[in-house]
Amino acid sequence: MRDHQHPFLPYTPSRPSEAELLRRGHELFGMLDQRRSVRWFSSDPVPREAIEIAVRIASTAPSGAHQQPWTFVATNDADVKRRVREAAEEEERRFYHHRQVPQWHAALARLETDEHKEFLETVPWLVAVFAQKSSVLPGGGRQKNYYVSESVGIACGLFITALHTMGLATLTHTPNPMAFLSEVFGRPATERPYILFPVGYPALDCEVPDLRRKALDEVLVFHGQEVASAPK
Ligand code: IYR
Repeated sequence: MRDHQHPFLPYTPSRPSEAELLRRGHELFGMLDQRRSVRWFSSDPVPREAIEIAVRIASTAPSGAHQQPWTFVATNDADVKRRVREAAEEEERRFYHHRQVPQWHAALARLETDEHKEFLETVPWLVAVFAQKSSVLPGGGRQKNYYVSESVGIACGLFITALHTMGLATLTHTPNPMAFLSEVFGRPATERPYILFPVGYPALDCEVPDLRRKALDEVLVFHGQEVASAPK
C-alpha cells in the first residue's frame, strides 16, 4: 500500500464494456444536444427540491484544491425578482444604447437580444451564482482559493446539465456589469457575481434562434500517433 500522510479511500467504480460505454455516451449526447438557452419562460411553478438537487449535482464538480468556491443563491420571491429585473435592464440599456462596442453588438445580432429582460420576473426561480475568491478557515482566518473561475465554470456546466436532464430550461445570463447582484442578494465582498440563471419551463410559445453547433472536426483535433480503435 502507498504510504499516505492523509486519509485515502479505495476508488474502484465498476467498468462498463466498451459497447456499453459508447451506448451511454451516444445516449447522453442525444439528450444534451437538444438543450437550448431560453429567453421565454412559463411562470408555472418548479419545486424547490428541483433547485436543491440541481445544486447538489453542480457541487459534485471538481475544484481547485477541492475548495468548492461557489455559492448558489436561489429566490422565488416576486419582489426580489422585480429588483433584479430593474437593475439588470438598467445595465443592459447602457450596453445596448450607449456602449461603443460595435463588434460585440454585431456578434449578438442573430440572437435578437435587447435590454428587455421580462423573463427575470416571469420565471419561478432565479439562481445567482457567486465565485468565492477566498474561504473562511476553521480558525476564522481566510484562505485564498485557487482556479476559482475554472471551478465555478465547471459547477455551472453541471448545473445546466442537471436542469436540462430534469426537463427544465435556463439561460446563462450575465448582465454586464453584475455588481448589483451582490447588493440585491447581500453577498460579501469576497464573492464575485458569476452567472445569473433564470430557471423554469420554456413558455408554450418559446422560440430560439436557428443556430448550429460546430462539427466535431472543428472542435476536436487528434494530435500525434493515431491509436487504433476497435473495428466497428
Ligand atoms: N448581457 C446582454 C448581452 C449579451 C451578451 C452575450 I456574450 C450573449 O451571449 C447574449 C447577450 C444580454 O443579456 O442581453
